[in-house]
Amino acid sequence: MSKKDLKVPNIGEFKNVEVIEVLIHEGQKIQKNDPLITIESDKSSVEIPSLDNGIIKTLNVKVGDKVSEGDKILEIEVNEKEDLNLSNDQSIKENLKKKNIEVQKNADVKNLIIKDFSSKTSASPKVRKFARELGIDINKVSGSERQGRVTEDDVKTFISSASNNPSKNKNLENENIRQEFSHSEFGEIEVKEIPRVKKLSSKYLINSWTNIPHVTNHDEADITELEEFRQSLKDMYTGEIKKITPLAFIVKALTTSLKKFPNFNSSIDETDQGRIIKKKYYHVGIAVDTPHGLMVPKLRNADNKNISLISKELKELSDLCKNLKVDKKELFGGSMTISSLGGIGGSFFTPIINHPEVAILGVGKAEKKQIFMKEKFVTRVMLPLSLSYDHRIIDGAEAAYFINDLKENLGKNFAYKLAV
Ligand code: CAO
Repeated sequence: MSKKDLKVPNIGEFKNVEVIEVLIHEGQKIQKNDPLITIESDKSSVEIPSLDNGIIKTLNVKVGDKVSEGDKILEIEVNEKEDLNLSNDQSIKENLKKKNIEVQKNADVKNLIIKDFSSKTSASPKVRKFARELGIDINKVSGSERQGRVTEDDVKTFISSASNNPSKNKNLENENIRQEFSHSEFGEIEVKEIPRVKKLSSKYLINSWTNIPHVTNHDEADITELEEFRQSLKDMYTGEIKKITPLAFIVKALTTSLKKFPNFNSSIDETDQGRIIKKKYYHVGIAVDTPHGLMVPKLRNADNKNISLISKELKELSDLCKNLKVDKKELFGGSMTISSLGGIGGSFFTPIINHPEVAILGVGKAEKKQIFMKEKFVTRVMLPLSLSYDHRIIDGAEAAYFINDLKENLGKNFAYKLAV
């Protein structure tokens, strides 16, 4: 065993130039011609290769340092007897661990080496500079040339695939954000478990948000007459006012529209994306806010139920969810979901489609407004509606027709329609 210094060689014009990349780390085995550092002057950048084989003992430069010919880059330990055949599994595994690359038990070390070396991406200084200027980590780009060497085109392909895959992009961003600072560096914090229901629903939400091309149409339904009717409802025997919320009417109106627009009561066949499943049942999902998180039970066969029964079942379902008594199966097999924030407040929002459904109706708080009708302003009760739909299955025009129909079903002729 002997030690050797690897120094900055004679590289012509370069003097006191900046190290812009360090491509190796202490403990790493290197071979002759492996790239060590990249230096950059005003005019160009140059990659300095190793002139020897060995294990890096000390690294003497870091990004930002200024170097000239003869400056020590690193010290290596050379084993004259052992040809560097990269068979020292343990030391390689240790190096990989240092680089946060997962070392699996019984993993094929040769494969791991390939992975590790791929992180020291081979690319010309010009390509490295190109990637750096675009804020791309060249180690994340797969090279198309011999031995995985990265070209300018590979960098461009990487950028376009990252922008075509926002979820992947987002993960990279999140990764970077998380690495920078911890919350506790800014003041007192408390760390708590995310409730189980929220954890369970999170993967469904991410799946819907990232895989479904959502569009949301916003509109207002004039429910003045519906509200008069609703507030006048009394118990036939006791004469007491019946407490039925607008949601029961909305469920009923929705099932009527679903019958007319069957695309909204469909799902894309997961096994064959060329097919669509049209449902002949009308099971309306209701987003229920519970202390454990959001749950979406289904109000089954809503089309065959009257307003009183729908209202009663809404209450029962909501209680079952709040007490975590709802059967798991009741959270699946829906036609379309209603997410009502009407009892809380707010107008329009962008509800996320409850996959594998293809549409969701967001309902805001009804308010009295001045509406221009028949040449004059009149006070009407307006209900904000936000309809999100899967644009693969539903076009914007169809969504507008759907929402018009829904408004009609909630409008002044609703009582007649409900009766028939
Ligand atoms: N406009 C005006 N008032 C409304 C209304 C609307 N759109 N919807 C309900 N209200 C009124 C009700 O009439 C009721 O009034 P009273 O107290 O005077 O009788 C009050 O608001 C409370 O209603 P509610 O919210 O208890 O009942 P609901 O039938 O409207 O809703 C349920 C039931 C289970 C949907 C609701 O409790 C709930 O969980 N809402 C939240 C849903 C949610 O979180 N959605 C977001 C999902 S995305 O994160």
